[in-house]
Amino acid sequence: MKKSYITSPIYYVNDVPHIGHAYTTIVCDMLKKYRQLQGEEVFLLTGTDEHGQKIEQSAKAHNQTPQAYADSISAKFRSLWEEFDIDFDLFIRTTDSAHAKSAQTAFESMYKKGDIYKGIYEGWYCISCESHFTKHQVTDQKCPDCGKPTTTIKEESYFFALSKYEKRLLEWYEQCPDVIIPKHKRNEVIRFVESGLVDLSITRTGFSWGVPLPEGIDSENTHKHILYVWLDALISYISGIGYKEALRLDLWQDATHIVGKDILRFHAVYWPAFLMSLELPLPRKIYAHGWWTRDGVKMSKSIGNVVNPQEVAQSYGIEAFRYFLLREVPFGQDGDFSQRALIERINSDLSNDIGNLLNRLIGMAQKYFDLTLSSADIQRFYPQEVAKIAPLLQKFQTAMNDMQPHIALEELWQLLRLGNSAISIYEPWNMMKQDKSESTQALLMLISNILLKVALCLYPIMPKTATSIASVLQCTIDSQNFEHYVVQNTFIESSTLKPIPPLFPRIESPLMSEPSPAQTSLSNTSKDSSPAPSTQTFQTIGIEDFQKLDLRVGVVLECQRVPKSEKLLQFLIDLGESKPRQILSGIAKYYNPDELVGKHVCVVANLKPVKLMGLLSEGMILSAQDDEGLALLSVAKKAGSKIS
Ligand code: ME8
Repeated sequence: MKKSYITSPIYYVNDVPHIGHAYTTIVCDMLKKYRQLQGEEVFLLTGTDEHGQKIEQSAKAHNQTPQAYADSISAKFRSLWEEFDIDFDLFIRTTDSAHAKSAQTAFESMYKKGDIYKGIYEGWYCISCESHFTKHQVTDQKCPDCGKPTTTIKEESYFFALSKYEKRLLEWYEQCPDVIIPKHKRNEVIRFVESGLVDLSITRTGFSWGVPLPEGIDSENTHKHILYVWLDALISYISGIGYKEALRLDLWQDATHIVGKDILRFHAVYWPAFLMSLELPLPRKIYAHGWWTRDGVKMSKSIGNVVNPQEVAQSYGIEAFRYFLLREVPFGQDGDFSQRALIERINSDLSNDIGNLLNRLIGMAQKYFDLTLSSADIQRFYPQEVAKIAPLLQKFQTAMNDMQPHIALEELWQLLRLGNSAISIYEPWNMMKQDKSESTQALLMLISNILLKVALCLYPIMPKTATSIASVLQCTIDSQNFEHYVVQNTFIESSTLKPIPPLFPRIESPLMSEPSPAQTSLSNTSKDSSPAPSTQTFQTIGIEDFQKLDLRVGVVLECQRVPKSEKLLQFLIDLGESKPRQILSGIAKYYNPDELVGKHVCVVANLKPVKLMGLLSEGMILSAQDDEGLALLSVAKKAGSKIS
């Protein structure tokens, strides 16, 4: 049996899990379940990254010891994954003593190889990313990756001879062009390595929350140094499957890492270099996915707009949430969460397309055939429909193998539409009136077959829904059935249906509260219907807070849609400055770009610039929204006039 290994990132315990963590872990679980359907044995590792300065500081801020703090947050991650049906085989914690010993063994082995030497690290450090930077990478003391302030450090450190591996890394990227996905991220990695690698500081001394250096490396200083948290965390990928005693090479030789784009450098540069030093095989695949925002705005604790996955799941259900995350965004690209988009998906894709088809099948099978269906004539009566099934199943499998679940789901939905439209076209109720019982049975068997195939394919994405649909047809979801009914596209010829309650009732209004009203009204892209003002609890602010805002009148010079975005308009706005500003606003559903040119709008002019869909947005256009829609605020004053 083919074996493979999948890892999620080992998440920091400085804060509770959010939608981004849920997304990555659900993608890992989806891949595991899909490979299992293909008959593979798959081991999935997830866990928590519990050492380092960031965790030490967070624990202190919560008045707890780092261990107690890590224990409580790590437990939250674990229980969330259990709740989310994540089928992990090991939940590793970097504070597990077995892991710590493995990390020390790895350090020792690289040291013995001559790849580690002692020196002084002097440079910039971002505690939030736990990442080192050189002078050239840092502007205004800000981290080039996350934008938070960096600190400068000068301390004794052990260095890993990363530069020694530059050439071998470049050769590896060249020889294995399909390891790092997506391609444009691979190119960024190659450019980074080509620009020259500097040796990496892999121990810290200024604090103590970490794995100590192995005994005997540096007898006077052993107790002063702790392992750099990224070395510690990356090693968990091998310590989780036996490294130190006996690494499970049967798994490791087919390893897939799934990560967010923020940590690709660690996985595609440092990690393979460590593995080269340890003389271990390199990963087969490193998939880097995009970034989730909420209503077009970057999520952050300080703004208070972080999506809590548990809250979404409790309000809308885990299955719908899993579907939304995997359907809404092409893997590798950035995605946006909004309740509106989630509700649209539930009502149209889940309630209408799947829920209705299953209900109609059960209803008609009950009414006309007492739930027992049988027909060997599906092909004879419905050759056109049957001919469309195999290519759709083929495209589904290709998209899943290419890690494009959103395309795979589109193909699956074509199959559902085929079933729904067959009912509309052939009108079984009229066929029954004309005593065409044979062709009606064949039609219902066609629909049963479509639903069985959909259930088998849908299992990695929505395991419970898929199992329920299959249970109606008294089938189980397993690799034999996947091979039989999806890969071979065999048809069942009879079935006695077991009815279940309707799936996915329609959602009429948002079930979760939105971020704080202050954020909602400022957010230029929030479109979910907010509660009426009378029911809102306003957060009061002092005049000094209001004065921090620089509000200006702007005149729209140009406006156009952002390609591939349903929401964003791209504006060029005159604010009375030397050159116009580019501002993006999520109001494409409410205005045609042309009608906005020349309009006088209100702009938050001193908002920190952000990138949306890769485009810089230097400000925010104000609008008001009620049940009937959204309107831009407008003032007939000249460009640049101050609003106070
Ligand atoms: O980086 N959108 O842990 P971490 C999409 N401990 N994904 C997101 C996201 C967002 N807005 N926010 C977080 C670490 N993620 C290290 C990893 S691995 C050996 C050590 C996801 O808790 C995404 O997968 O900061 C990202 O790479 C990961 O969480 C970062 O998790």
